[in-house]
Amino acid sequence: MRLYFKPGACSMSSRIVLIELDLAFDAVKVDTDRGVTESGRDYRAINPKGYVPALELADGAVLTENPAILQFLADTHPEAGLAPAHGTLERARLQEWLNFTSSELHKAFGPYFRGQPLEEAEKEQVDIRLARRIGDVEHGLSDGRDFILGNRFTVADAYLFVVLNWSSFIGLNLERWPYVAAYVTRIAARPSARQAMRQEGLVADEVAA
Ligand SMILES: N[C@@H](CCC(=O)N[C@@H](CS)C(=O)NCC(=O)O)C(=O)O
Repeated sequence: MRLYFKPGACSMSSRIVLIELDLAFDAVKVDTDRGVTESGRDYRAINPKGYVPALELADGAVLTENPAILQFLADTHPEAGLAPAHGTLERARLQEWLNFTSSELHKAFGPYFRGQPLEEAEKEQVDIRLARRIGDVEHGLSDGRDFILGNRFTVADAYLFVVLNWSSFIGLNLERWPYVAAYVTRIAARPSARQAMRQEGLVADEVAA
């Protein structure tokens, strides 16, 4: 398998899940602005949408869209329990959170990553929307659950964590949302998340004592 990624981008959620599943994969860095991979291949020939993530399977099939990739990885390795069974309310809850993360939370951060600074008035609006969406996550965690679906890590946590963690890229302090702040710290401490962040250069390599 081959994961097309940008360091720290939403594609890191697929990396976390690949690590959780202990799967061998190649990671290929993409320059989405120029539309090329690190070896100079035309990325649009791989994913015509031009963005990451894309997951290339052993037979050459290419899968895109975070919720699809994450559920595919979980469903093809059911023994790991990273997604509830199809047809259950819990599965619908997983999709509820994956869709929310994709279409609401992820997109709320979008203006910060478009490559040009935000005007003050626009920033105010963007921050209001972002705060509302982070508040939705706070509400979802407010019964003290460890993970977004309850007491078990699922692929929804991988995606939600990666997106919430962008708050540190834009200087947004999560202290206003104590359950969210504790959740990000908790998921960041997971070996898979730590390894993914190390591999993507977000945190330094750990030195053995
Ligand atoms: N709907 C897509 C969105 C993916 C997306 O927004 N990817 C960003 C990184 S987090 C990207 O590659 N942006 C560069 C671009 O759009 O050119 C998905 O869920 O996979």
